[in-house]
Amino acid sequence: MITLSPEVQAAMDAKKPVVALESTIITHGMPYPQNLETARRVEEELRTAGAVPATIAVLEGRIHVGLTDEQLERLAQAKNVAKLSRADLAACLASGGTGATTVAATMIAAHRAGIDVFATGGIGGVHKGAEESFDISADLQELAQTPVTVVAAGAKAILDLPKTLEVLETLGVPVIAVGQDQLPAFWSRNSGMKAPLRIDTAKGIALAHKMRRDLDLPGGQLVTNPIPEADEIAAETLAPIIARATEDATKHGITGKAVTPYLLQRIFELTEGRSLRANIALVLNNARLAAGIAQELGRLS
Ligand code: PSU
Ligand code: MN
Repeated sequence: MITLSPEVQAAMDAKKPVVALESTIITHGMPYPQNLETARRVEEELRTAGAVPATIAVLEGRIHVGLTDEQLERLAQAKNVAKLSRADLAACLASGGTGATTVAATMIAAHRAGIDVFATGGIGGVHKGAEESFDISADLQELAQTPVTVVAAGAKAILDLPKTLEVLETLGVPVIAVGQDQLPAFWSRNSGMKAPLRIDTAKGIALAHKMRRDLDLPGGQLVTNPIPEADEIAAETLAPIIARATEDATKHGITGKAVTPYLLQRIFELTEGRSLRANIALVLNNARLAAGIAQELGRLS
């Protein structure tokens, strides 16, 4: 049920570093054509940094690990693509369907393909108002059970960050900040909260990944890499915009899977595109770090 692209297959055979990439960020996280441009740039960034990119999606009933440029382009332009998380993956494959993989589903596919490192922008988490809505992303459970190191820029301020951290702690997921004590908050470098762990080098993160494996611990690691200073948007600037977007979501009765894509689109509109530019910069930054971790892991095993 898994098809590796020739580039990914060759890299796996030669034990070269490979980094997984998700596809929901392409179909639901960014508008066309910036989504396509970004997907291509992230792949290039990984190659330049010495790793092979493996963008993951489900196409006509098969999991593809590594997409051709044509497949990438079709996905980026497609409308109403399914958003596949752990719950949806098997049913989509069984029906021969097509869909984009979230962090959770990408981790599952990457692990099955033998890939240990995955770069993205932001993960799903506990939404604001979760005490009423119970909206907690399946990404958190996945990090608890699938042994992939996920490099993100922290969790978005559209989420309830303290609750997200509490759930990750309960689930035994290491949350590691890179180069600073603070947990980064996606568009902003600082969240006002200290990260549970700090490791400043790709080598140190790779060692921690290997140590978990040697201990037979299930689950992965969440590496939170702060957005480059030049691209960040101050938390104070964003707070009222996020509040407005969240109110709009409630007003329009947006629930379930539609919540995250709705908020991202609304914040893009309300910041006149600035949120998207920051998003692109942080994904590229995460790809560079992920390539380093994959290289170090390769040296360790
Ligand atoms: N957060 C982002 N950008 C994204 C997503 C989250 O900053 O594109 C996507 C990811 O694919 C993530 C998913 O896995 O949304 C989480 O959705 P949910 O909250 O419905 O689990
Ligand atoms: Mn949700």
